[in-house]
Amino acid sequence: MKEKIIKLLKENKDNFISGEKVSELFGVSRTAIWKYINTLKEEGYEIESVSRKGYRLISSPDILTYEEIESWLNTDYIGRKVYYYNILSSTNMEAKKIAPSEKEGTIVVAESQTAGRGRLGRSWQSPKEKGIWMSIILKPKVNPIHVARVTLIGAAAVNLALRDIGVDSYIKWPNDIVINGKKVCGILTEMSSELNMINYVIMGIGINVNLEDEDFCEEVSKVGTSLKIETGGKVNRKKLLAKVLNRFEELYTPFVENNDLSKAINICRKDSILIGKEVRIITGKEEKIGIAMDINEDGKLVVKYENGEIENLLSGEVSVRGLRGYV
Ligand code: BT5
Repeated sequence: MKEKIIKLLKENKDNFISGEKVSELFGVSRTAIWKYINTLKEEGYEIESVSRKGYRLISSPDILTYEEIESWLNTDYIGRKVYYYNILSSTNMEAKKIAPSEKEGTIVVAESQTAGRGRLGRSWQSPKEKGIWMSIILKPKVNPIHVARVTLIGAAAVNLALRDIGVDSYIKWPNDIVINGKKVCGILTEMSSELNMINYVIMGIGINVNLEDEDFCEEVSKVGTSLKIETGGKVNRKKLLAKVLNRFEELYTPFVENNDLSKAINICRKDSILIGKEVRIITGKEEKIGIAMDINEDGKLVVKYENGEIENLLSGEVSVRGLRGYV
C-alpha cells in the first residue's frame, strides 16, 4: 500500500491529491491513508498536507528502494524485485539466504553493512547512505567453471554505467573499478553449485558513491576513493544503481542465452587499466612479475612473465597488483 501511495504522489507531483481520492482509489480508510503518509514522512519523504486540499509530495529521500529507482530502470528481470534494508551484516549473506526461493534478478540492497565482505575473507567498508551496497541473485544455466565470467559482466556493467553518467573509470581485472589509480568499486561473486549445475550465483557489488575522505579508515584510504571525491560533487545513487542494473541485464542476457560474452569482454579490454602494464601476480605465497598482455575470449588475463612464459589466469585464483602498489 505504501508503495502505491508513493507512486500516486509521484505521478501527481506539483498537485495536491485529497485523502478522500486516495482512499477511494485503494479501498482503505482515510485514517489508514493518514497513517501511511506519516510512515512515509518518517522515512524521509517531505509531504505537505493541507486541510481540504490533501497531500502533495515535495521531495523524496536519498534511499535505494524500488520506488526510488524505478523511473530510471528499463530492465525486464534484473532489479524488478528489491529487498531493501537500512542495515545488514552483508547483502551477499542475506541474498544467499533467500536465493533458493527467489527468481533470477532479485536484488538485495542495504544502506549500510556491518560486516561487508571482500574476497578471501577480506572486509569491505560500507558506511550508511554513502554508497551502493547490493547483491544480485542469478541462476545461470551454465557449467560452474564459467561462473568467473559473471564477475567480468558485472565489472563491465558498472564501468559502462559510470561512463553513462560521465565518469571516466577503468576496469582492473577481474573485479575492481578504478578512477585515478584508486578503487571505487569492488565485486564479490559467490555461488552454490552441484558438480555440473549452478544452484545460484550471488554477485555483490559495492560502489563508493558519496563517501568523503574521512569515511575511509586509514588503511583503505590508501587504495580506495569515491565518485564524490573524484568528481567533486554528490552523485545521484538512485540513477546510478538503475543504470548499473540496466547495463548488467544488457550484457548478462546474451551470456546466459547464447553463451555470448563478447560485448562484456570487449569492454573489459577496451577500458582495462592493466593491459600493457607490468604487474605482480600473487597466488597464495608466490609472487611473479610479468606484463598483462590481454584478456582472452574466456575472460582470462593473459600474462607474459619475465622468463618469456605466457599464462592465462583465471580470476579467483590470483591477486594482481601494480609494481609499486595497487595498480
Ligand atoms: C572486493 O574484494 O573488492 C569485493 C567487495 C564487494 C563488496 C560488496 S558490497 C555488497 C556485497 N555485500 C558484501 O558483503 N560484499 C559485496 P577484494 O578485492 O578482496 O577487496 C577488498 C579490499 O578492498 C580490502 O582488503 C580493503 O583493502 C579494500 N577496501 C575495503 N573497503 C573498501 C571500500 N569501501 N572501497 C575501496 N576499497 C575497500
